[in-house]
Amino acid sequence: MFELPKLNYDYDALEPFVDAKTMEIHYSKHHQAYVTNFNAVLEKYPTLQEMAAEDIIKNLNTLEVSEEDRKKIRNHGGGHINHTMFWELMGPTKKVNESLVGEIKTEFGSLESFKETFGKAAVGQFGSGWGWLVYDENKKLKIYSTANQDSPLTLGHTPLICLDVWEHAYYLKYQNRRADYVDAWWNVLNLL
Ligand code: MN3
Repeated sequence: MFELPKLNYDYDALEPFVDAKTMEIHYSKHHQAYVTNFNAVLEKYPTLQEMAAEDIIKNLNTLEVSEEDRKKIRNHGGGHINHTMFWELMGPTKKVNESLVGEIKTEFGSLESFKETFGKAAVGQFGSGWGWLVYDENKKLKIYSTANQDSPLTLGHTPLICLDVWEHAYYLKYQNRRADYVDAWWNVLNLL
């Protein structure tokens, strides 16, 4: 059984950039629902229950499951691992990853130009999804967005930074202003 991971900060710790009510609902309702539904679909697959959630999503396309269940695993398993990573990347205090910052500057010219490109990908994702910084299969840094709960792991990529741009992540505070949420979010990303 997968469980909701512990949140290492209080719901109001990311104020005013991410509001406490959004954090509470996002973590305790949305993420919990992904966990509950992921466990439900795995009930008939005991071997998958023994695997790490990340490995299940990495191997999504070759799992021996029905196509209907593959879709549920993609959505709910993806939802679980994506949110688990998202909570860990945020926090009230910076824990800057200097080596990643260095790689980003080398690849994108500056942190500002990285943020601009990443922000465009995240804001430009049509409908629900995520913005990503990943290592691709050649360990090259790449920025893109995915729809719904699709994970870069399924593409053989290694996610480094993720940003949830589903409306549930920002609507209470920012309504339709996704770009304002993305701009504010850099303040609570602890890696950069
Ligand atoms: Mn979400």
